[in-house]
Amino acid sequence: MITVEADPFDYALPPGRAALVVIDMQRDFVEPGGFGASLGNDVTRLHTAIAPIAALLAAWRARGWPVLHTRECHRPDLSDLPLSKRDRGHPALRIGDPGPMGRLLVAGEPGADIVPALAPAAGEWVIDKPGKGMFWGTGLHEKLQAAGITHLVFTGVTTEVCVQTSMREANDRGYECLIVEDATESYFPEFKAAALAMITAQGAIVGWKAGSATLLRALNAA
Ligand code: C5J
Repeated sequence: MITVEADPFDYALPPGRAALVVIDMQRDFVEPGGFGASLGNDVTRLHTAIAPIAALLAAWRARGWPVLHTRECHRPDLSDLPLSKRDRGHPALRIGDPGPMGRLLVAGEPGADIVPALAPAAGEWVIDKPGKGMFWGTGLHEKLQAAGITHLVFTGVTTEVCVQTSMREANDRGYECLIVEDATESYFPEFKAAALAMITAQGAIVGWKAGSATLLRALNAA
């Protein structure tokens, strides 16, 4: 086990059985003209997470450890898009509408792609998910179990929506979860802070948090 200094106490990371999870680092959330921007958000706020995620990807790849990317997106016929999700609120564009990067949050469109700086490498898992959580409608639990993965290290966007939902779903399924605080970001700094506090409170009720430098130091020292 590799010991990582974390909040609220040390996290024990088993080499090779801990997957790096990169949630929804898609152009639709991070670039102008996409889904995130259509909701009125300042997408530039998410850019600070890119470099720490890239550093973690390099560390996982150098060790041959499992990496999992998710993309929030829907089938082109929108058959997996509940009306409650499509019709919620008053966005400038709705899911499935054409925008500058193609149809918003639709699989196969340019906006649904992961940003080039974090592009998946050959052999890494890419999971398309219709919901906020990565287990809903994806069969992911069975895949992780078959691969012997017991620990998940979370990064990506946005902290309090898809990252937190996925981490809570994972916690309920028995995974030991760590979130990397500078490798996740939100359009709302106060929501990020609240999500991290909720996750780690009450003796790591959902999981642990650590910074990327601390995590990388622990990996390099092992
Ligand atoms: C949102 C996500 N915020 N990936 N999706 O709608 O967090």
